[in-house]
Amino acid sequence: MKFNPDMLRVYFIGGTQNIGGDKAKFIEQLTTACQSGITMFQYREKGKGALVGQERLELGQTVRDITKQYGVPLIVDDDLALARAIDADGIHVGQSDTPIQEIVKQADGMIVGLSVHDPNELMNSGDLTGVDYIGVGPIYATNSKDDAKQPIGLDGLFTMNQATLKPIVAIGGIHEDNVDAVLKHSVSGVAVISDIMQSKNIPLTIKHLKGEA
Ligand code: 3NM
Repeated sequence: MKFNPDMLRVYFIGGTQNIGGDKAKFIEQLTTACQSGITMFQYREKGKGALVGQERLELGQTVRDITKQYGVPLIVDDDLALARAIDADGIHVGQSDTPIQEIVKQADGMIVGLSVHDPNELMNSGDLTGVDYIGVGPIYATNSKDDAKQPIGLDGLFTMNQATLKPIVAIGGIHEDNVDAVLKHSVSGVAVISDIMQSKNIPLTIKHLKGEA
């Protein structure tokens, strides 16, 4: 699938560990989010309580079916083999041991996203040819990632914006009540876990995240 920065506008991320291990509730929230206008989904079954092996694969296949039904591009977190197995549209990686250039080579036409915390990490990532977008964060404190780094705040986001021409999606601790300030920082969009996963009114949450409500 060809990447378009509009896909970053409301980028929902998650796995069952973000909703107390409740698979049915996860599927329900994802389905409602797809119906309500998310522009991309990242399957991130990772961290304490996450599914592994066959269960992780099977849920991934269900996620593929749902996202396909609603035309939502599907990215897989940090696992190229799983991305291939469920026919995902892309792969997202952090600052892992595998150089990003190697990931781009292996991704073979998939969308490629890279997480970057600060300009230093950006510089150390080397040649970013073939990387479609950069995830920058955490902007604010987050409870959804065990090994999250120090929040960079809006100043950090501004600095990152100066440092790259790649489309940026801001991530980490972004909610309906602080999204407007983030959207003023020339980002292509925001990526969230808890704001949508825990929402009781997903259509309204998504409106807020788009800066429309
Ligand atoms: N990556 P929430 S922060 C998956 O800084 C992830 O790279 C981050 O969850 C990074 O929207 C984060 O609930 C968690 O804060 C985002």
